[in-house]
Formats: sequence, C-alpha cells, structure tokens
Amino acid sequence: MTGRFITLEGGEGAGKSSNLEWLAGQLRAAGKRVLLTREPGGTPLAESIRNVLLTPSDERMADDTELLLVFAARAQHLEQKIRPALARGEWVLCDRFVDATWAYQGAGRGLNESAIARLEQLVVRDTVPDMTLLFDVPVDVGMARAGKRAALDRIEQEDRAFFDRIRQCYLDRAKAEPGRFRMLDASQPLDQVREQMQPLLEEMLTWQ
Ligand code: Z5A
Repeated sequence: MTGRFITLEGGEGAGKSSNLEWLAGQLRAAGKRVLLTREPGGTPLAESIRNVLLTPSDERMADDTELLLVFAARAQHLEQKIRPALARGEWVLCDRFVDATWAYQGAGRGLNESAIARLEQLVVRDTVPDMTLLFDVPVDVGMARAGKRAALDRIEQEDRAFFDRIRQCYLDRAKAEPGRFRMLDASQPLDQVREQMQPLLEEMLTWQ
C-alpha cells in the first residue's frame, strides 16, 4: 500500500503553515490518514539539526555546511518518518522539502547546482512529491507578515535580494514542472487562498 506525498512551498510568510492544518482537516474528513510534518525537522534528530540551522550564532555558518545540514536532516526525516508513513498508506503533508533547498541554498546562496543535484539523488531518490503547492507572495507582503513575529532566525536575517532570488527560483521550478506544482496566489486573504485550494483538494481526492 502506498500513500501520497504532498509538499507546501513558498517564501517567508506565504501561509504554508496556516494552510497545512486546513488541508489536513479536509483530507481527514474525506477518510484519509494524514501525517503532518516539516523541514528542516520532523524527527527529534532532524529537529536538532533544524535548531543548528536556524539559531543565529557568532560563528558564520559556511554555505556548504548549511547545504549538508539541510540534507542530513532530510535523510533522517525520510528514513525515520516519511518513507515509513508512505509505506503504511498515509498521506504525508510536509511544510517545505527539497524545492526549498534549490530555492534557499541554490538560488539564495548561489551554491553549485550539480552538488545539490547529487545530494538530491543520494538522499531523496524516488521519494518525489505527488503534488507541490507553491504559495506565491510578493517578498514585501510575506516579509511584513513574518516580521510581525518576535525575533528573526538566522536565515530570515538575509537581505531583500536573497528573498527575491528565492521567489524567482520557486516560480521557475513551478513553470518547469507543471505536472507536479500547483500555484496559489497567497497574497489574497486566507479564505480566498483556501478557495483556490478547493479544486486542488478535489484533484487529490480523485487519486486512486
Ligand atoms: N530552509 C532552507 O534553507 N533549506 C531547506 O531545504 C529547507 C528549509 C527545507 C524554515 O523556517 C527555514 O529553513 C526557512 C527556509 C529554510 N527559512 N527561513 N527563514 P520556518 O519553517 O520557520 O520558516 P518558513 O517556512 O518560512 O515559515 P513562515 O515564515 O512562518 O512561513 P509560512 O509558514 O508560509 O507562513 P505562516 O506561518 O502560515 O504565516 C505567517 C503569518 O502570516 C501568520 O501570522 C499568518 O497568520 C499570516 N498569514 C498567512 N497567510 C495569510 C494570508 N493569506 N493573509 C493574511 N495573513 C496571512
């Protein structure tokens, strides 16, 4: 029995977390067994790596260190949580996955694409999302939403150009893989974003 793998992506303050629970509720109401998780993180060890990745520190983290930590957390998450749940026939809803690495470490940090591709091949292998919802929001809007929170984490402290590159990378990836990506205009109010999700939910429920 094989479950389904759905990922939610987008920039800061795009509304992924706000919509994850809603989507899970809709799927559960339709009788699906749903597992909610996130990256980086999702298991105790991967959450520890998340803390290292996001906590500001006096020692500058090398870009390659960041890339390897992201994939180390993902390897743990896939082995301990995502693949077992899919094997049990569950629907895994994940707040960010490997597209975030292409966006943040690839476009944001400017890291070598072939290195990312090799790590993706090593770690992700064939555990590719069935559908990726891209919550697209102008950088200013998303940052204003995220800025209402207390303190900025290590990555949130980057400059505006970093986040512009991330948004563009997500848009490019969605265009390149229209079969997997579904794009949502996340600048709209929450109830309207959920209206946009309704046909996607119906599409998911047609899957056998
Ligand atoms: N990262 C990476 O670099 N490489 C990787 O491979 C992976 C991740 C997997 C995770 O931190 C960080 O790790 C992230 C990328 C990096 N970078 N940073 N920085 P996180 O999980 O804490 O950060 P996030 O994913 O960006 O979370 P976020 O900023 O909270 O975004 P969100 O989940 O999309 O938004 P939200 O929490 O649902 O909403 C934010 C606020 O906006 C909240 O007050 C909502 O009530 C409000 N909101 C949401 N939607 C709306 C609408 N439609 N209208 C009005 N207000 C709204």
